[in-house]
Amino acid sequence: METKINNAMIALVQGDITREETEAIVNAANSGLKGGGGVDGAIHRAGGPSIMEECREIGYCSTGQAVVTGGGNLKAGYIIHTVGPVYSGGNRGEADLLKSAYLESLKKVTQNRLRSVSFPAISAGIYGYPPREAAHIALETTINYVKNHEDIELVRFVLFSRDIYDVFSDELKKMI
Ligand code: AR6
Repeated sequence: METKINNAMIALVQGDITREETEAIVNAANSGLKGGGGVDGAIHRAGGPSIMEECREIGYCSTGQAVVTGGGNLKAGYIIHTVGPVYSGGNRGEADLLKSAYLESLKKVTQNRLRSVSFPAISAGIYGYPPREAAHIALETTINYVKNHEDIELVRFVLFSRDIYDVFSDELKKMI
Protein backbone atom coordinates (compact mmCIF):
# COMPACT_ATOMS: atom_id res chain seq x y z
CA MET A 1 0.00 0.00 0.00
CA GLU A 2 1.06 3.62 -0.37
CA THR A 3 0.02 7.04 0.78
CA LYS A 4 1.18 10.57 -0.02
CA ILE A 5 2.19 12.78 2.90
CA ASN A 6 3.30 16.30 2.08
CA ASN A 7 5.83 15.86 -0.76
CA ALA A 8 6.61 12.20 0.01
CA MET A 9 5.13 8.91 -1.08
CA ILE A 10 5.21 6.42 1.80
CA ALA A 11 5.13 2.92 0.32
CA LEU A 12 4.97 -0.47 2.02
CA VAL A 13 6.17 -3.45 0.02
CA GLN A 14 7.00 -7.04 0.80
CA GLY A 15 10.46 -7.98 -0.46
CA ASP A 16 14.24 -8.01 -0.22
CA ILE A 17 15.79 -4.60 0.44
CA THR A 18 19.02 -5.50 -1.38
CA ARG A 19 17.10 -5.25 -4.67
CA GLU A 20 15.78 -1.76 -4.06
CA GLU A 21 16.48 1.08 -6.50
CA THR A 22 16.02 4.00 -4.11
CA GLU A 23 19.07 6.27 -3.82
CA ALA A 24 19.76 4.93 -0.32
CA ILE A 25 18.85 1.83 1.64
CA VAL A 26 19.04 1.54 5.41
CA ASN A 27 20.84 -1.33 7.12
CA ALA A 28 19.88 -2.64 10.57
CA ALA A 29 23.48 -2.95 11.76
CA ASN A 30 25.24 -3.54 15.10
CA SER A 31 27.39 -0.98 16.95
CA GLY A 32 30.63 -2.59 15.83
CA LEU A 33 29.53 -2.38 12.17
CA LYS A 34 30.85 -5.90 11.89
CA GLY A 35 28.12 -7.45 9.76
CA GLY A 36 25.95 -10.27 11.03
CA GLY A 37 22.76 -12.12 10.17
CA GLY A 38 19.39 -10.83 9.00
CA VAL A 39 19.23 -7.85 6.69
CA ASP A 40 22.81 -6.83 7.60
CA GLY A 41 24.18 -10.15 6.33
CA ALA A 42 22.06 -9.91 3.17
CA ILE A 43 23.28 -6.37 2.37
CA HIS A 44 26.98 -7.25 2.81
CA ARG A 45 26.59 -10.43 0.75
CA ALA A 46 24.80 -8.68 -2.09
CA GLY A 47 26.84 -5.46 -1.99
CA GLY A 48 30.34 -6.97 -1.84
CA PRO A 49 33.44 -6.31 0.28
CA SER A 50 33.81 -2.54 -0.28
CA ILE A 51 30.98 -1.94 2.19
CA MET A 52 32.79 -3.80 4.98
CA GLU A 53 36.02 -1.94 4.18
CA GLU A 54 34.22 1.36 4.70
CA CYS A 55 32.53 0.08 7.85
CA ARG A 56 35.94 -0.90 9.27
CA GLU A 57 37.26 2.59 8.64
CA ILE A 58 34.27 4.16 10.38
CA GLY A 59 34.63 1.64 13.20
CA TYR A 60 31.61 2.23 15.42
CA CYS A 61 28.03 3.49 15.52
CA SER A 62 26.16 4.01 18.81
CA THR A 63 22.66 2.66 19.25
CA GLY A 64 20.20 5.19 17.82
CA GLN A 65 22.79 6.80 15.52
CA ALA A 66 23.56 6.31 11.81
CA VAL A 67 26.60 6.31 9.50
CA VAL A 68 26.84 6.27 5.71
CA THR A 69 28.83 4.15 3.24
CA GLY A 70 28.65 3.67 -0.50
CA GLY A 71 26.42 0.99 -1.91
CA GLY A 72 29.09 -1.31 -3.37
CA ASN A 73 27.49 -3.49 -6.04
CA LEU A 74 23.94 -2.60 -5.04
CA LYS A 75 21.69 -0.40 -7.15
CA ALA A 76 21.36 2.01 -4.21
CA GLY A 77 24.32 4.38 -4.19
CA TYR A 78 24.33 4.81 -0.41
CA ILE A 79 23.86 2.58 2.59
CA ILE A 80 22.78 4.22 5.81
CA HIS A 81 23.83 1.90 8.63
CA THR A 82 21.83 2.48 11.78
CA VAL A 83 21.73 0.57 15.04
CA GLY A 84 18.37 -0.12 16.63
CA PRO A 85 18.02 -1.17 20.27
CA VAL A 86 18.00 -4.73 21.53
CA TYR A 87 14.53 -5.13 23.04
CA SER A 88 14.70 -6.08 26.69
CA GLY A 89 11.24 -5.55 28.10
CA GLY A 90 10.52 -2.01 26.93
CA ASN A 91 11.67 -0.07 30.03
CA ARG A 92 15.23 0.57 28.95
CA GLY A 93 14.65 3.45 26.58
CA GLU A 94 14.03 1.16 23.63
CA ALA A 95 11.27 3.30 22.10
CA ASP A 96 13.37 6.48 22.15
CA LEU A 97 16.35 4.62 20.70
CA LEU A 98 14.29 3.09 17.90
CA LYS A 99 12.78 6.49 17.10
CA SER A 100 16.29 7.95 17.05
CA ALA A 101 17.51 5.23 14.64
CA TYR A 102 14.82 6.25 12.12
CA LEU A 103 15.31 9.98 12.70
CA GLU A 104 19.10 9.91 12.37
CA SER A 105 18.75 7.81 9.19
CA LEU A 106 16.30 10.31 7.70
CA LYS A 107 18.68 13.15 8.59
CA LYS A 108 21.41 11.37 6.61
CA VAL A 109 19.08 11.31 3.60
CA THR A 110 18.61 15.07 3.88
CA GLN A 111 22.30 15.80 4.57
CA ASN A 112 23.34 13.85 1.46
CA ARG A 113 20.71 15.64 -0.66
CA LEU A 114 18.93 12.41 -1.54
CA ARG A 115 15.26 12.11 -2.32
CA SER A 116 14.49 8.42 -1.86
CA VAL A 117 15.25 5.81 0.78
CA SER A 118 14.20 2.28 1.73
CA PHE A 119 13.99 1.00 5.31
CA PRO A 120 13.77 -2.52 6.73
CA ALA A 121 11.90 -3.12 10.00
CA ILE A 122 14.79 -2.05 12.26
CA SER A 123 15.15 -4.09 15.50
CA ALA A 124 12.15 -6.29 14.61
CA GLY A 125 14.26 -9.40 13.86
CA ILE A 126 17.26 -10.62 15.84
CA TYR A 127 16.96 -7.65 18.26
CA GLY A 128 13.48 -8.83 19.26
CA TYR A 129 11.39 -5.63 19.14
CA PRO A 130 7.64 -6.46 19.16
CA PRO A 131 6.63 -5.93 15.51
CA ARG A 132 3.53 -3.81 16.08
CA GLU A 133 5.31 -1.35 18.36
CA ALA A 134 8.29 -1.26 16.01
CA ALA A 135 6.00 -0.54 13.04
CA HIS A 136 4.21 2.24 14.91
CA ILE A 137 7.47 4.00 15.80
CA ALA A 138 8.86 3.55 12.27
CA LEU A 139 5.80 5.05 10.59
CA GLU A 140 5.12 7.82 13.11
CA THR A 141 8.73 9.04 13.03
CA THR A 142 8.83 8.97 9.23
CA ILE A 143 5.49 10.71 8.79
CA ASN A 144 6.45 13.49 11.21
CA TYR A 145 9.78 13.94 9.42
CA VAL A 146 8.40 14.20 5.89
CA LYS A 147 5.75 16.65 7.06
CA ASN A 148 8.64 19.05 7.79
CA HIS A 149 11.07 18.06 5.01
CA GLU A 150 9.91 18.56 1.45
CA ASP A 151 13.22 17.25 0.07
CA ILE A 152 12.20 13.61 0.57
CA GLU A 153 9.99 12.26 -2.21
CA LEU A 154 9.89 8.53 -1.54
CA VAL A 155 10.22 6.37 1.57
CA ARG A 156 9.78 2.65 1.03
CA PHE A 157 9.43 0.17 3.88
CA VAL A 158 10.65 -3.14 2.51
CA LEU A 159 9.19 -5.85 4.72
CA PHE A 160 10.63 -9.31 4.43
CA SER A 161 7.65 -11.44 5.42
CA ARG A 162 3.92 -11.25 4.84
CA ASP A 163 3.37 -11.06 8.63
CA ILE A 164 5.49 -7.96 9.14
CA TYR A 165 4.04 -6.38 6.00
CA ASP A 166 0.51 -6.89 7.40
CA VAL A 167 1.48 -5.32 10.73
CA PHE A 168 2.96 -2.25 9.01
CA SER A 169 -0.12 -1.82 6.80
CA ASP A 170 -2.49 -2.12 9.78
CA GLU A 171 -0.52 0.56 11.64
CA LEU A 172 -0.30 2.86 8.61
CA LYS A 173 -4.05 2.60 7.99
CA LYS A 174 -4.67 3.73 11.58
CA MET A 175 -2.49 6.80 11.09
CA ILE A 176 -3.86 8.19 7.82
N1 AR6 B 1 15.33 -7.35 3.18
C1 AR6 B 1 14.45 -6.74 3.99
N2 AR6 B 1 14.25 -7.14 5.28
C2 AR6 B 1 14.97 -8.19 5.72
C3 AR6 B 1 15.94 -8.86 4.93
C4 AR6 B 1 16.10 -8.41 3.59
N3 AR6 B 1 16.97 -8.98 2.76
N4 AR6 B 1 16.49 -9.87 5.68
C5 AR6 B 1 15.89 -9.82 6.90
N5 AR6 B 1 14.97 -8.82 6.92
P1 AR6 B 1 17.27 -8.12 11.54
P2 AR6 B 1 17.60 -6.35 13.87
C6 AR6 B 1 14.06 -8.38 8.01
O1 AR6 B 1 17.43 -9.32 12.39
O2 AR6 B 1 16.44 -6.99 14.56
C7 AR6 B 1 22.19 -8.50 12.58
O3 AR6 B 1 22.96 -9.61 12.91
C8 AR6 B 1 13.82 -9.31 9.16
O4 AR6 B 1 12.90 -10.33 8.81
O5 AR6 B 1 17.96 -8.09 10.23
O6 AR6 B 1 17.70 -4.84 13.88
C9 AR6 B 1 22.91 -7.19 12.83
O7 AR6 B 1 24.29 -7.31 12.58
C10 AR6 B 1 13.24 -8.33 10.18
O8 AR6 B 1 11.85 -8.10 9.91
O9 AR6 B 1 17.72 -6.76 12.32
C11 AR6 B 1 22.61 -6.91 14.27
O10 AR6 B 1 23.52 -7.62 15.11
C12 AR6 B 1 14.00 -7.03 9.90
O11 AR6 B 1 14.60 -7.21 8.61
C13 AR6 B 1 21.23 -7.48 14.46
O12 AR6 B 1 21.06 -8.47 13.45
C14 AR6 B 1 15.10 -6.73 10.91
O13 AR6 B 1 15.70 -7.93 11.33
C15 AR6 B 1 20.17 -6.42 14.22
O14 AR6 B 1 18.91 -6.96 14.53
